Amino acid sequence: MKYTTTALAAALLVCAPITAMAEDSSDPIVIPIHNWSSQIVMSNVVGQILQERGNYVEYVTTDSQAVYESIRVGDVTLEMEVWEGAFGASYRAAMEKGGIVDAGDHDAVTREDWWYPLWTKEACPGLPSWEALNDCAEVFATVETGDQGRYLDGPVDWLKHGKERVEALDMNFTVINAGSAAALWAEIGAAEADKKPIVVFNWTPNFAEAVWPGEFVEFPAWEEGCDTDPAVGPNPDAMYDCGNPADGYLKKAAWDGMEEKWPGAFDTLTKISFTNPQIAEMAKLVDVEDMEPEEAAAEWLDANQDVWQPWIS
Ligand code: TMO
Repeated sequence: MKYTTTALAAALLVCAPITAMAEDSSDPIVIPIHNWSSQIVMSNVVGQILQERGNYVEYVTTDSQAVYESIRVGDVTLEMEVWEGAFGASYRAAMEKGGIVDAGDHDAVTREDWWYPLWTKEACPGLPSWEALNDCAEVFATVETGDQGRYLDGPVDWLKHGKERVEALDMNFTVINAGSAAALWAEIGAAEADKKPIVVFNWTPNFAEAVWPGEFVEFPAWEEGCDTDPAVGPNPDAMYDCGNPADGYLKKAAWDGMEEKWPGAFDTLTKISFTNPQIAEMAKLVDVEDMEPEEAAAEWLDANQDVWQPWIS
């Protein structure tokens, strides 16, 4: 049988409402909130986008590693920021057990590692090499760390393995975990006045790069398996003897039942993609402009209609 153009157009018209009839469940889509600003704002941005297209959403504050198990069993519906360096291992473990799906990558490149504000280089000119940093350890010594250098790592739930790295590379540093992301910014802010040399955990995209020019310490380059196989990396007897990936991914993940229960929302989720500058801007609205996350999300959506409207149409 041959279709004329008109018949084909009519068939398409009939089809359109049928596609729209697969309706999303009115149960709330459960969106997890963690402890760094871009994730909190982005989750609110996505929650508001989903509400805009008629979905119900609910936010839960959860641990940023345990969330992958919660998604896998369907207690949490999605995750907007799967950072390769911090969460790649938990995400891969959940993928192996099943129940979680890859909902695509953001158009962003991420890096999370030891970092210093640029003024630190005056006291330790060999930077960014990790060996030069180690030779300068006493420059970073504090009352708390004795003659060892002080490295302020991220909050424990980000599992940065700073202590394991110091041991694996035999570094003269003591690793302290920050209680929150805000403690990292306070440390940099306090060092700024008299240009005190410091080394702290930091990442990109983030608001910090616009406020404090700085650089990541160059550790032995990341190799697949550095966090699971002692043979990988320069120390044959230890894991975590490499830096984090310098060009890490930023993924979205979802419960594998999401597509069937909320097909429209799942379709939108797979289309969503934020860039480095957009993610840095989301963090800035909270960390520099002191907005509440919900308000920051509304402001971001208002200023970026052209970015997100196509994801719901
Ligand atoms: C997971 N983080 C972006 C804070 O490194």
